Amino acid sequence: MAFPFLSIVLLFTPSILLPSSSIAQRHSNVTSGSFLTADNTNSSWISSSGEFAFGFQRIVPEGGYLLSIWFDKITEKTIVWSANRDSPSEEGSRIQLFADGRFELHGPRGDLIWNVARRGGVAYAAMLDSGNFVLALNTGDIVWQSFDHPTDTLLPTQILERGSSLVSTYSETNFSTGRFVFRENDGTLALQSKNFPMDNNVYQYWKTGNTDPGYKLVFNQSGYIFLAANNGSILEELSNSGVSADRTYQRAILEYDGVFRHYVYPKFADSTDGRMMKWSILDFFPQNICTLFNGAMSWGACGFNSFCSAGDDEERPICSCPDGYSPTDSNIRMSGCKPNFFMHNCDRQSEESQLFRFHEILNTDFTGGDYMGYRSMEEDQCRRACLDDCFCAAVVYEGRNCWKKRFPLANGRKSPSFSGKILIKIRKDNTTQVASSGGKPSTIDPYSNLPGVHLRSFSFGELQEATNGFKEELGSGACSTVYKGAVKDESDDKVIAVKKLNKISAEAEKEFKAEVSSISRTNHKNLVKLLGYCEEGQNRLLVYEFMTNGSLASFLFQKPKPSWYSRVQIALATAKGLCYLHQECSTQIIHCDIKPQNILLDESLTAKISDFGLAKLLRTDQTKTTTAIRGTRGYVAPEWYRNMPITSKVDVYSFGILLLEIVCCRRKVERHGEHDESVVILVEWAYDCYASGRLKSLVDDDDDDDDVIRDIERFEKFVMIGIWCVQDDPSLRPNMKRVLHMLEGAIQVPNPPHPESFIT
Ligand SMILES: *[C@@H]1O[C@H](CO)[C@@H](O)[C@H](O)[C@H]1NC(C)=O
Ligand SMILES: *[C@@H]1O[C@H](CO)[C@@H](O)[C@H](O)[C@H]1NC(C)=O
Ligand SMILES: *[C@@H]1O[C@H](CO)[C@@H](O)[C@H](O)[C@H]1NC(C)=O
Ligand SMILES: *[C@@H]1O[C@H](CO)[C@@H](O)[C@H](O)[C@H]1NC(C)=O
Ligand SMILES: *[C@@H]1O[C@H](CO)[C@@H](O)[C@H](O)[C@H]1NC(C)=O
Ligand SMILES: *[C@@H]1O[C@H](CO)[C@@H](O)[C@H](O)[C@H]1NC(C)=O
Ligand SMILES: CC(=O)N[C@H]1CO[C@H](CO)[C@@H](O)[C@@H]1O
Repeated sequence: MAFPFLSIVLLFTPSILLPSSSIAQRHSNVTSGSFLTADNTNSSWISSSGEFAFGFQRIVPEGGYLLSIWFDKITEKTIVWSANRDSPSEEGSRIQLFADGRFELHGPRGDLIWNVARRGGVAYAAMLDSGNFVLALNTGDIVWQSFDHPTDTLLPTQILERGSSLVSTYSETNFSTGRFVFRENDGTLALQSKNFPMDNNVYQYWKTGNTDPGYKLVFNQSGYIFLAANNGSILEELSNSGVSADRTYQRAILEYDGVFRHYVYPKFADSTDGRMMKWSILDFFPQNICTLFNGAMSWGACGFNSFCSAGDDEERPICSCPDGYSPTDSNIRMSGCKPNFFMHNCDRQSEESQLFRFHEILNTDFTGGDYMGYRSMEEDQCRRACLDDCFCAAVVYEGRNCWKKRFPLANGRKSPSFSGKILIKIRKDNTTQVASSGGKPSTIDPYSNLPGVHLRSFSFGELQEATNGFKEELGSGACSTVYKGAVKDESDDKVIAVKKLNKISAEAEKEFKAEVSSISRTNHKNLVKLLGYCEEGQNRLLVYEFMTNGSLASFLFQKPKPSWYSRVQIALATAKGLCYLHQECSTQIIHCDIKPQNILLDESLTAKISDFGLAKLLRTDQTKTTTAIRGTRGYVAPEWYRNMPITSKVDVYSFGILLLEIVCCRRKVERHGEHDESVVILVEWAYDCYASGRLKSLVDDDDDDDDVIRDIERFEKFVMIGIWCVQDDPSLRPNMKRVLHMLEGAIQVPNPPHPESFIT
């Protein structure tokens, strides 16, 4: 068992098979006696391609250093492994390879923080181009490697051996070991929440099928992640995107929120437009973590007193606090919520009953903490039973059933499939000032400090007040979270959406004003209007008009389907907005993230594009992204992964996918179930229907869509335009002006070729 990695390479990944003697040619050796010191010089050992580095990364501003491996060629410097995640070392710490084969991390006062148990004969260490850091004998044979000791991440060519596990970080920014673990249990590979900070399993929320005694989890160079049996056969594919790791950076990570995600990042060195580069999600599981927590020992995907709902794009759950509660730690989204009031005082039970009221949340259940249940009860009686009981924190009322819940409330989730509601008991006196619209209006003197721009500059305190302490989350993306709020506007209360950018780089901080002023100069009825911004200390926030009818993602995929007429209007409006951004602004704006979650609807269902102009500001986010590729086709144009310039045609591609979704009312990829691998890729299906003259079958199961049948010509034309927009070759895609003219019927739509007719 001295060289497990090499033997597995032989079995599974012949393409990277290296005779042991050739390893030495691929990297420069770290010879004995070499060391690195944690200080602000950023010294590191870099792989020969320059893609990976091993060294110290400062993770807390006050000077905590993580001995880690990271992607070195990208701005984010994303960490993929670390030695001392639970004890970041101080400035002056040192990692050294000693002549006797010890490899040790010492603090500035000589204390041992981490080490690799001594291996006789170690001649050198090396950072390999795969992202694997190794200790080797002078024969080139590896005796220790970081790939055998993963933290939360797997890289292409890495194998998770039976008995190994991945443990999530504590939060987005705290790299300590967190709540979730991916490991073998009972013959399966399972996702579990831990009894933090202990290691024992509390709750298992997802698992694979049965493994075999010699199974391995393989992440291969072609971008597949699968469970393989001892004999090499595939037991189960976990991510079968098939985007090759030759042309992209990839990583698979169990994230702080308990979801395992497979990320990809375009890799081409000579991109002139670096701002387009970011991590995108290729695939993830489980599909909806919100509903999976139910045990008595589980507190739910979002923590106690908090409820979880699938975000619009279903990739990142939204955690919300009920009225009267606020996040325990506003920087950690899954940290749960605490009441802002004194709970019921049991010593004064009878006097206190009338001091409470209920906050009602529809379609929401907390499955934990039942201690009493009643059948055939009126809602009034159910409320009364809880008010009169000092132990009762809430009741769930469904059908005519009433369940009393004790504090803290656990396993909260909001889902349209739950027809009941939760009534949360809150003290009247100090919650009355909380307006249920989501914020207490504050009076703000408008003034402007951006030349030539009529925007309000808000203080952070004003926005904190306007959003009631960032209480009501409307959505959350890779790099930002959006909250509902209200401000006084002349005489009325105006509802606003406040976008809080999570973490932006020093460079983006400098660009913030310039970007904001460029966004503010746009003016079109199909763009969401920017009202103001906040730039204070580390905080960067944007204030937008609030869109009453939410995003296209929730509108489009609801049942019953929205009317054909409104879908046509939305497609036209989106095309007009994009056309303006590409061709009519003083400086062209490429959106880079066109998808249904970024198309918002106002009260008259007019579609408006949001989030434009942010590509530059959001670039440097550490680990998150809002874009999913999922399967082989997403909203992301193929040139992101090829050595090709990024132009406005990337938006045309995304618009094409969106257009097909709008006309067909189907998602770009439809998956049947958690373990069912069969998926329907909308583009492929639409093209097949078009090519075989069966376009009508796209609407065949449309019980409620006579309007489509009556307007079938337009339907067919829109599908053809969609196929033109998703051509692999960007030069074949029409520009947005042409797209708009075709949609409006001003020009003919020629027959589109197969989208993949273009060979790179
Ligand atoms: C990776 O796995 C997939 C699925 O089994 C397979 O088709 C592909 O050839 C493999 N690639 C490599 C480089 O082994
Ligand atoms: C070290 O890295 C930080 C953050 O990337 C950077 O600001 C600083 O200039 C670097 N220092 C040196 C000496 O390269
Ligand atoms: C690395 O060390 C090994 C063993 O001493 C040696 O054979 C090899 O040539 C060295 N490689 C480089 C690039 O220095
Ligand atoms: C990270 O979280 C752990 C566990 O709660 C905590 O002990 C530690 O202080 C946190 N580290 C930072 C830098 O906040
Ligand atoms: C490999 O192992 C799996 C599971 O143990 C078994 O189902 C399969 O038949 C084996 N395949 C071969 C070729 O031996
Ligand atoms: C609610 O009232 C209690 C005591 O009266 C007080 O300590 C607490 O800060 C109040 N909370 C809010 C949000 O006003
Ligand atoms: C289709 C739809 O959801 N329409 C809603 C848009 O918003 C207005 C005002 O909130 C509602 O009244 C509509 O029902």
